[in-house]
Amino acid sequence: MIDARFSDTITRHLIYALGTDPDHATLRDWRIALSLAVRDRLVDRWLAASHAARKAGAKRVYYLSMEFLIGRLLEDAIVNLRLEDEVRAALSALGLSPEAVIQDEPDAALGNGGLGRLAACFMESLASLGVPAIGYGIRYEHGLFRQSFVEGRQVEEPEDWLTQYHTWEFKRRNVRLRLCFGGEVVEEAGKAVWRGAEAVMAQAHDTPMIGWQGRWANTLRLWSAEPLHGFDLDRFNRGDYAAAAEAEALARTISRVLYPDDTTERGKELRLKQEYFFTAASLQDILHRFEDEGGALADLPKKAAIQLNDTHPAIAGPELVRLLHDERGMPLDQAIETARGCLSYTNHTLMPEALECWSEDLMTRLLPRHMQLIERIDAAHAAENPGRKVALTAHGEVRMGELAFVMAHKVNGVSALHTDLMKQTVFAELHRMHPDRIVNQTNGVTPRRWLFSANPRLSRLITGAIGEGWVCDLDQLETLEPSLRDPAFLDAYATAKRANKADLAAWLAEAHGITVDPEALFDVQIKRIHEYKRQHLNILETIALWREIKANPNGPWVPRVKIFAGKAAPGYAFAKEIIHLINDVATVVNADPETNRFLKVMFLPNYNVSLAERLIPAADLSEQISTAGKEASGTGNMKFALNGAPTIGTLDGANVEIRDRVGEENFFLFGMTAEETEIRRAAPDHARQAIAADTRLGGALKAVSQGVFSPRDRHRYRGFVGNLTGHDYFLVCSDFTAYWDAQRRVDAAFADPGVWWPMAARNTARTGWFSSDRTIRGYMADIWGAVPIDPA
Ligand code: GFP
Repeated sequence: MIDARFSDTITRHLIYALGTDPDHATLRDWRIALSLAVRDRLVDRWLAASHAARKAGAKRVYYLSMEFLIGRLLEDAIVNLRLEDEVRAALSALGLSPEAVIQDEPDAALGNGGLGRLAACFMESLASLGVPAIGYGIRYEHGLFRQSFVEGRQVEEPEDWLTQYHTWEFKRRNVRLRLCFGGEVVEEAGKAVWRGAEAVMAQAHDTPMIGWQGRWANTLRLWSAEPLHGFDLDRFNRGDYAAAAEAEALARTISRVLYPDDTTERGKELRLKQEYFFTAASLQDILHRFEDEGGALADLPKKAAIQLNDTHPAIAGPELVRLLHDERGMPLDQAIETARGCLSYTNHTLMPEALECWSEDLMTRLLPRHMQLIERIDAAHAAENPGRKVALTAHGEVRMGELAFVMAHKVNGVSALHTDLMKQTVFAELHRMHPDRIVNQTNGVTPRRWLFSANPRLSRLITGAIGEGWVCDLDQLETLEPSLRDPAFLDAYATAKRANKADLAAWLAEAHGITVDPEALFDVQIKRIHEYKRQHLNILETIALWREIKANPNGPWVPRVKIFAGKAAPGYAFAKEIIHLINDVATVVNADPETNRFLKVMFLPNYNVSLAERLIPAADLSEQISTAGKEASGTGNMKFALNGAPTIGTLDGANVEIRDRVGEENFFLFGMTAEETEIRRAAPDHARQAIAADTRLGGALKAVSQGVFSPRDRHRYRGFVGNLTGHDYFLVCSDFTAYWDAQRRVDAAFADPGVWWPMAARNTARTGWFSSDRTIRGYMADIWGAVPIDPA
């Protein structure tokens, strides 16, 4: 139904909500007015869904996550409400460019990487499937830092998305919960009572998460920290202005930034405070809702499935036990069982540095009652499993992965390989004790955002061939299979990709002043910068290629554009060096008249969800080149494949399952397996041997160490090269030759349209399984025991 007066509604919001006259309105004003007009369309459905869930007494899914990388919400809402035509018509009638208005929205950068984006895809799928759910997290005043480059070096600036009116959220003034830290545990009438020394308020802010076709909507509830008492007028009147503001500033610190630096003691304390803050507030909220709706506490697991997204909310185990036992009088053993019946835990990494450990001292100081309960839980677990004690504390530290495992009824990995490795490595002993607890749920991505909305050309083509059912049932992409033999379909497929590439090329020229040939192969690696993800393997291959082209400038080179984007953690020096090197290489290579017909390199700043939405539909090749065994799953790999970019990749994470589905001939595999990497790493001098065996690699490393890319600072990359030629834990050198060879297979395939386009199209047709709808169905069946409900 097209509302002919939608433009009037927008204008009304502009005037009456923003107090702005249309003649003087900025693009931002119009975008906010449009958002409010779209929001009006979803609020009724949102309230109706929450009413229906309450009426049905439905089991709810509670997703606790330190990150929700939701990106822009306006386009999501427009697409899921099917308002595309209406919005387009209204904005055009107002003389505005729909693209410009939509792109004006800042990304909500409330996350760092895959874990946070997965949480966002899950929220969308839960709503699209009609599963009652609430996502709980922190409303960071500053999300992930904004990245720019100064002379090629990463510079971090605070992200200030909240300085604008955040149109999507509703502040729930009646939902303010009190939380404590520190203090002591005393005994009163034979019961332990925690007397916290410091208290803050958690203030709820709700954002509707609307599902496909607006049939259902859930809530993302984010907590901000506020002081217990308002402003200290007394101190202020005594002229002590700083002290008057101090309590407030301290409280607000908790929700100030995502991942504060935790290399210092104070940073660690703040991080643990953040984790407890959002977890404890969410659990109180969950219990209040349960109690409001009536029911015996022992039935909590029938009504609440609480998913812990990684170890960040792992304090939920002892906290829920505390709420049930200390505060509601449930016997301890029963409280532990009840909590376990509700809780489940997703592990996202096997990297030891990411499996959180908190010092017992800090835990005792900040959460003294929890420390006691952790000991009780540990003792109860040991008693249930005689002879096989896995300690929740070791070397003066509390191990949050083990705690989450012990307090969860299910623990899941995020790809088949990762889940197997989890059983064999980090949780081997716990797995032996609880052989049914670990399950796999391979990640997925929402097709609404990552295909339908991000890639309208390809979406139209697919819909033309098989109808629109695929958008909420991505397995239907399989029915494209007969079209893959139709030259007209393949032509149209290629035309759509070329048009996306031409758009990207135009944007690169306009926004970054870089000219690229849209006919070249767009080779894309976009993700967090980390040694295990091996952006340095990619740049070394780039250098080697550049040197080969220079040596033979008239060779039959397949033109390539190497595109990188991603942020390095502020304290991660080596990752920052990788960024610097890529930027330095780009400067030299792009200015080389001998080679730049064939090779361009760029590192795009400030990678975020919106940039991914721009790059993925235009990519030809997806770089998924992590050291095997290190990438738990990946989700970018799924987005690229779905959008018709074959993968060059190792047998790691979900790459394995992608390859199984698209077929080995449609995937450029290279490198060692996880098992082989273990063996190789044990070989003395593995890096030097690999370098000696491959002159291209040797030449590339030499060029870097001699300062070819840093002529004014020739020694800049000595340390970098030293790391690779010596330690090389991530086996960049040992996988180099295989990677080089795979890249040349890519060249050959890309040069032959009769090979390339069917391969690209097969990637689209065969990756419907990677929908997050499928993943959510898996969690529902194997972990949550929740079911969708009919909104009617
Ligand atoms: C982590 C893992 C990825 C995985 C995501 C989501 O990502 O392999 O795909 O979680 O499960 F490393 P980051 O948050 O670390 O980027």
